[in-house]
Amino acid sequence: MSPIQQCIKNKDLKVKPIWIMRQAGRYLPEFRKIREKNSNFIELCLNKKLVPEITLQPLKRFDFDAAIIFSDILMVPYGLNQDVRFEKGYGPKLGELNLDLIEKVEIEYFEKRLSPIYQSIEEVKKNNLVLNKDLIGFIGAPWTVLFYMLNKKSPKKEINFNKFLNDEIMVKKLITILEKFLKIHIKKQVDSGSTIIQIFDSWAGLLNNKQLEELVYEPTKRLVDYTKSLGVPVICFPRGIKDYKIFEKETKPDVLNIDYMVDPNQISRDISCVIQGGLDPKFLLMEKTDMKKEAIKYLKIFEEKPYIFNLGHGVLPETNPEMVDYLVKLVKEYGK
Ligand code: 1CP
Repeated sequence: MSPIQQCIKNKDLKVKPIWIMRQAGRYLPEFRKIREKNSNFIELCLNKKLVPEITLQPLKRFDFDAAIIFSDILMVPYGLNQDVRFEKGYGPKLGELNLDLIEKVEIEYFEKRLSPIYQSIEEVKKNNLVLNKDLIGFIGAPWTVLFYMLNKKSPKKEINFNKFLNDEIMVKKLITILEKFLKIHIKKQVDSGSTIIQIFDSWAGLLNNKQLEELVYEPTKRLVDYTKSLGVPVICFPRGIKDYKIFEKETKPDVLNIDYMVDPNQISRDISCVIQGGLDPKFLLMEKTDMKKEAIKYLKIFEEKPYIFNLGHGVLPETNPEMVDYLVKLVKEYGK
């Protein structure tokens, strides 16, 4: 059994596995080299030769316990025929959303549009670098994907969601459609060889309690149950929410990824499922001694808990890969 599965299924406290969010990406010079030659990000995510290569790049350098397929949460709106572009220095830009057209998208059409992703997962799976390791597939949670589809850009640029949330009928319809296609996307990734699914809810922190109930807990719970029914563990990352305890109670994931804003001591007391993550990615920009101190803090707090080491959000593009190397070795040496 892989170290992460040992941690999740056997609650083994001796293994403290590690992988990091955005481990395949811009902090790696070998990724930037590929990216320079491939300016269309969506096309890159559909490139069956390059996606496996990029996915495996971090595993060639570091002894991570999992690979995560190089893709994006916005591939689902793309699969549903909404225009999605990534502009340099701006981030994602989505096109007009036509609910009537989206309601008519057929399953076969969606699966065909995203089929290169599934073929890339199959390809990665064949590689020896993932032997006895996990291959993580992922989706954006319904709320976060809906948010991008309606806001059409990152909330870092502009947020006007109260405007669209007022149209309750439209929001309900879109959530239902998304739930259906996110399930398909989960199933296809699992069928192709993903051994874990992570659900990213990057903008859960924008909502109040009533909105969380309807837009986050309820739809997420159904996706968690669905993933479990496929026999695969599910990790949830409701970034920025105030109360992880309620989230755990309402959605019951196998693993909860925490952000760096929450107090890990409190989490350790409140949460009963497996914990993942927490370390502020900014520590990887500091001196090694500072980072070591902070990483050890997390390892100590979660010493008596099943814990998967990871960050509290994605690794920053300006991170020196040498710091990642140092971190991985530190975690692997801890407690030996
Ligand atoms: O070179 C570039 O400019 C592309 C940068 C990039 C990369 C490397 C984007 C654009 N997406 C990705 C890959 C990606 N995205 C992965 C790959 C696997 C890995 O972790 O190594 C994953 C898991 C994601 C998930 C993702 N995409 C999330 C959820 C996690 C998070 O960071 O909160 C979100 C919100 C997105 C949307 C997205 N994709 C890319 C950008 C710039 C954004 C917008 C972020 C924002 O709104 O600020």
